Amino acid sequence: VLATEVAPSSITIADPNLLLREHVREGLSRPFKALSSMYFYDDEGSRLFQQIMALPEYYPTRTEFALFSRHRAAIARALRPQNPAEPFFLLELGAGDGLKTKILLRELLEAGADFTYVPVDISAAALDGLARSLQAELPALRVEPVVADYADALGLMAARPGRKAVLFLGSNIGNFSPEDRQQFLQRLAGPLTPDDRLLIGFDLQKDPRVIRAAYDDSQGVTAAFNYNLLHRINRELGADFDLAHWQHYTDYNPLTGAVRSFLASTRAQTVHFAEPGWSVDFRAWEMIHTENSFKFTRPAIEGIAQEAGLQVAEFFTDEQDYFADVLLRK
Ligand code: AVJ
Repeated sequence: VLATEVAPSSITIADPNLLLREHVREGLSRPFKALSSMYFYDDEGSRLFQQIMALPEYYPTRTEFALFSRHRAAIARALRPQNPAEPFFLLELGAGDGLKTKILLRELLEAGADFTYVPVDISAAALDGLARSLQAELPALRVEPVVADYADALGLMAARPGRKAVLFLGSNIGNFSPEDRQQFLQRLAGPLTPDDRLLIGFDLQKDPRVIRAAYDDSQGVTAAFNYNLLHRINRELGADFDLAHWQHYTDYNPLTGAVRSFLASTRAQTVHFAEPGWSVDFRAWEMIHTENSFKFTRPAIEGIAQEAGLQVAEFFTDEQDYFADVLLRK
C-alpha cells in the first residue's frame, strides 16, 4: 500500500536520461573532469551502498547507529515539540534504508508523539524497501515517502506548513563541496521557524588511516560502487567505458578533512557515447573526480552552523568521538 504512495519527483521530463546526459557532458568537458556522486544511487548503486554499510572498514553507519541507541531518549526529546499533543512532521533527507531512524521512530511512538514520518530519497527502490519494513515493524506509524533529490526536497519542505523536525543523517552532508554545503544549509534553514529542529550527522576527523580504509575497503565493494557510475553511463547513455582500464582511487587530506574519490584512466583512451559525434579523450592517469566525503571538527561544525544562521543546541557523539549528530535550531 505504502509503495503506491511514493510520489514521483516534482520534475517530469520526457527524456529520463536528459539530466544525466547534460551532467556528464558538462562534467567531462571540464579541465579537471568530475561527475556528481548523486548519480551513484541508481538501484544497483543503492544496493552496493547497503553492502558498504555492512563492511568492517566502513565505520560511519555502525557508529551513528550506536550513537542513536545511546542517546535515543535525549534525541527524541530534543526533536519533538514540548507540548506532547502537538503534531509534527519528521522529515528525513536521504533516508536510505532508515535503519538508525527506526530507533528514533520507535522511541517517539512509545512516548506517544503525534507525527508523520516523511522519508525522502532519490532511490525509489530504497524507499520502497523502507516503507515495507516500516509497515511490518511499526504498523502504527504514519509514513509518507517521497522520491526526490535534495533540491526538490527543499521546495517540498518549504511548502509543508506546521512544525518540523528535519533529519539529515549518515554524514550525507559530507558529500557537498564547502560552497554547495553552505548554500544548501542556508536554503534548508530559510523556511524553518524557531520551533523547528534540525539534526545533522557529521563524520568527525580521526586517525587518517581509519578514514582512508573506510573508502578503500579490502573486498573492493567501494571500488565496485564507484565503477557502477560508469556501468550506469554505459547503460543509460550508450557509452563504451571499458572497465578493464579504470581504477578506483581515493585519498584523504587531514588538513582539509576531504576524502576524495576518483576513477583513474589507466591508459590514454577515448570513450564514445551513443549520441553521434560525442566522444571524450582521457590521458593516461587522468582522473574523474566522483565524490567528496568531508570529515569535520567541532569548531568547523560551529562555524558552518553560524554561517547558515543556525545555532548548535546539542552535540551527540559516540564513545570514541568518531561521529556527531548535531541538533540545530534557529
Ligand atoms: C552516503 C554519502 C554518507 O560519503 O561516506 C560510502 C557514501 N561513498 N563509501 C559517504 C560512500 C563511498 C557515503 N554517504
